[in-house]
Order: sequence, then structure tokens, then C-alpha cells
Amino acid sequence: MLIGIVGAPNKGKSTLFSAMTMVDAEIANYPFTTINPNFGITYATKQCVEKELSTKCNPRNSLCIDGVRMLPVNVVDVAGLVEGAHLGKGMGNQFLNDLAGADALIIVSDASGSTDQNGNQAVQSDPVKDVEIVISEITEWFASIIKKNIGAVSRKEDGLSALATVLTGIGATKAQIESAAAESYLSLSNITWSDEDIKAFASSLLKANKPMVIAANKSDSSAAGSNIKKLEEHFGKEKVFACSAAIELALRKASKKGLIDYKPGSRDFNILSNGISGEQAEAIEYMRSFVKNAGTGVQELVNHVVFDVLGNIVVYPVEDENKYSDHFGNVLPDAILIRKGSTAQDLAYKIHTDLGAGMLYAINAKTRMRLAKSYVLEDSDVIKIVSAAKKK
Ligand SMILES: Nc1nc2c(ncn2[C@@H]2O[C@H](COP(=O)(O)OP(=O)(O)OP(=O)(O)O)[C@@H](O)[C@H]2O)c(=O)[nH]1
Ligand SMILES: [Mg+2]
Repeated sequence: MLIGIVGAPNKGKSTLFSAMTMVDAEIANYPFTTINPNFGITYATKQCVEKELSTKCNPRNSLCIDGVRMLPVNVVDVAGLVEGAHLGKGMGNQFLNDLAGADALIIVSDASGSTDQNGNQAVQSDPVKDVEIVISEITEWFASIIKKNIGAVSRKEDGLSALATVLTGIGATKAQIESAAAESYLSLSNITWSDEDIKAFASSLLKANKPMVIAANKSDSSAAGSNIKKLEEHFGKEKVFACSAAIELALRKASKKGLIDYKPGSRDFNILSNGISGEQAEAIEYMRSFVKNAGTGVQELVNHVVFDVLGNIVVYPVEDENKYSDHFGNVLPDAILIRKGSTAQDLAYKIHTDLGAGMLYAINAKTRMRLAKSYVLEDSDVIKIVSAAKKK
């Protein structure tokens, strides 16, 4: 799974990326600080099933801290996007290819209103415009992929398959293409689309293929309240997440240094070191009151994208349904993110093709009940796959 971070320049994309991943990325108060993409791993968090099963896990593919499973998710942060990027403005839009494999996008806007759409210092800049420009440029990018290939697509009777081939790079499924075409009242047989049709289709496809949430960043600024409201009024409350990437990053750094014991997403922390200077103590107390009051919003944002927007659940495959372990005796070794609606056999295929192909049935380790291959997985299921495939 890949989450893409996108937005106009100087909005705090790389700060958010660093806070999410703890990978050092260049951060500066001017536009186009980022040129090459930054790749890293963030963690979606969820209560581990160990407590429910009265056991203690030995995680292998994830982490578990104080009973909270941390599930790795890939993240990419790219350069700033400006109006006219598809015509070559700013850094252009070539770099958007780094987002092609993204399952969802976080559009970062500046809720302090202190940077304009080009990332220059401003007063009371409208964050709604930041977001609109970004959506429009990403739509242009999708449209350009189709336009480049429309000649070849229109020569094919089966437009759906032809488009699916052209759009494999962005991971568009046939179902997404069909629903986008239906939404734009376009036929997929013998395609003869105008530029306008292509744009309407691109816009619909984008919504299905790369669902977006808006990070109203710099929520620590005094102007944030009214700008967050503006964003919510325009895009809908459910799409807007207030966050302070800068405070989350500072807290995670202080925690890494052993100064505090801040856990991502928590609303308080303890000071661990007594070697903190007066100035540092003041900054830490300011951040404590900020998280107590509102939280930084960063972990909530990650969890929202992974669990709500992308509809993932967590399941735990085991080999020994009595001990909840693998064959080495590791208890609940793997926690797997899988889309809601997936079956036990989908899980088997996700673990290994042979396991999926040779699957006979599954066992629900919580109840010891036998499950059919077509059993629809539920969140926090602990599952043993029984397969005819030999273990390698
Ligand atoms: N107050 C405040 N400032 C922030 C926050 N997040 C980022 N900033 C500041 O915003 C400026 C830009 O941050 P970057 O992370 O470099 O922004 P970017 O969007 O990656 O910028 P480009 O790569 O140039 O497009 C820096 O001065 C950051 O310190 C935040 O949550 N609060
Ligand atoms: Mg950047």
C-alpha cells in the first residue's frame, strides 16, 4: 500500500512526510525545497488482538508497542504542484509519475494562510484554492495519459480493455474505468472522446482510483481555526483533517532522543530526561498543552486513510490455531492489512500464491470453527489457512 503526499509548494508536505516516517527530508520555508521524491514507511496503528486472546505477541512483519500494533505503510512525498504544472509551470508535472502507484493521496494545504498558491509568503491566503489547483492539476495529469494514447484506444472495439492497458501504470481497475465512464455518461465501445470528455472521465477516475483527504496543516497557527472551517465548508467535514506536522515531528524527534515518551497519536507524554534546558522545557510544555487540547492529528490522519478511506481491516494469519503462532512458535507474528470484503482465500493468496491455489479451508483460531474459502474476513480475525500446498 502506498500513500502519496501532494500539494502546492511550501505547505509542509515534507514536514508531514518526516513526521509520519521519521525519515529526514529537506524542509525549508521557501517553495520547491523538494525536487526528488522522498520515500519512507509510516505505521497505521490498531489495538493488537493479543489482549483479547490473553497472550503476548512476537511480531515479525509489524511492531507492537504497549498493545498497539503498528502496521507498515509506504509513503511518498513529491515536489510542489502549481497552477499550470501540466503546461510546464513550476517543477512541471512529470514528477507526478512517482504517485502513479499510490492508493490514496493526502493533499496538504496551509491552514495558517501564510503561503500563497505558489508557496510564497502571503497574508490570509485561501487554502481552498491550494487544494482546488492541486486537484485540477492531478486531473490534467490523468487526462494527459489518456490523451497521449487516445488514438490507439479509439482504434480498438473493446475500449475498456484498451483503456485498462493504458491506465495500468496508475493502477486503474476495469471496475473503476467502467464506473468513471458511467459517471461521465461516456461509452466504452469504439471510443471517440473529445478533450472535454477525457477530462470529465479523468476527474471521475481520479476519485475512484486515488481517493483524497485534505490535511489542513499548520493547525498550530492562530489563523488555522477559520481556514479549517473554510476547507470543511467547501470540501465537507469528512474530507478535512487538521494537523500540525511540525509539532508531531518535534515530538517524535524528542521521543527518539529519549527526552520524552511521546507515542504517535497520544494526548500526553512524560518527560524522561532531567537534562532539559529551560528553553527546551518551555517548548515541550507548549507542545504538551497543544496535544492535550487538540492532538497533532498526524496519526489520526494516517489511520483515517488506511482504515476508513481505503477500507482496510487487520487480520492475523497463524499456522498453529491453538497457540496462535507460526511454526517457530512466534505468537501472532504477522498482522496483515487487507481490504474489507476480502475472503479467506484472498488472504491465502496474499501470503503466497501456492497457499492460495492449494487452499482447502480455513480455521478461525478464536472459535476453532472451520471456514470456507469464500468466508469474508472480519477485522481482528486470527486465521489458519489449511492448504494442500507443501510448505517450502
Ligand atoms: N507552524 C507550522 N509550520 C509548519 C508546519 N509544517 C511545516 N511547517 C513549515 O512550513 C515550511 C515548509 O515546509 P516543507 O515541509 O518544506 O514544505 P513542502 O510542502 O514540502 O515544500 P516544497 O517541498 O517546497 O513544496 C517550513 O518552514 C516548515 O517548518 C506546521 O505544522 N506548523
Ligand atoms: Mg517538500
